[in-house]
Amino acid sequence: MSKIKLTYFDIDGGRAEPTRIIMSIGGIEFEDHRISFEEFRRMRGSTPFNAVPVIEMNDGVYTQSNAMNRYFGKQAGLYPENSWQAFLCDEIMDAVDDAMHFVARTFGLEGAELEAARRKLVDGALTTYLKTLNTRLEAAGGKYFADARLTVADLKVFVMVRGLRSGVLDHVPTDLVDRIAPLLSEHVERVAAEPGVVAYYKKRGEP
Ligand SMILES: N[C@@H](CCC(=O)N[C@@H](CS)C(=O)NCC(=O)O)C(=O)O
Repeated sequence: MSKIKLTYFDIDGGRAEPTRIIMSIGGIEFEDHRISFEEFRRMRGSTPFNAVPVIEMNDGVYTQSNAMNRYFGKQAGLYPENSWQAFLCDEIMDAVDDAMHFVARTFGLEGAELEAARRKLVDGALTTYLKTLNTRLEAAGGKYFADARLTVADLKVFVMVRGLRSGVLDHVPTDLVDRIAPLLSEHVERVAAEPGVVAYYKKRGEP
């Protein structure tokens, strides 16, 4: 396989973060190309769908974070072989993307407008998604979302929930997840303690 280069924002979150963790766990060598928002504005028009992440591999430039998560997840042993468990995994990954679309709609707003939009987000879409993810986790046994083990779905939820609890989103209370989706709070700690996840962040230089 040719050299792999993953391009995304220089943040330890967002759409490419699960892919980075999956590749790290799988021991898949890649260039972690991190760009600023300014660099993205300059290069946006040259990406296939005017968006990141993009991945260069097999002599082409490809897109879609969940396709990446599945492709590398299979190589890393983090994607179910059973088609029903794979469905459960995919449902969760797509639900997280849908939730993040609601969050993304509030980006770029400021002041009172931002506060109103974030309050609506917290009381509406975020509550719906977090509570339903909590219910899904409970139905799957309470520990992992599919296959009774760590899969790409867990890493996808982990990145979102960690972001929501970090305080990086103004007007989204950092205890929101703890209050309305307690199983997700336990889940984020469980995934953070997975040896492969610990090793990834140790390598990134984070505590
Ligand atoms: N379905 C795509 C969505 C990619 C996407 O929307 N990325 C955002 C950044 S997280 C973007 O580049 N948006 C275009 C823009 O901001 O102009 C994926 O999952 O990779």
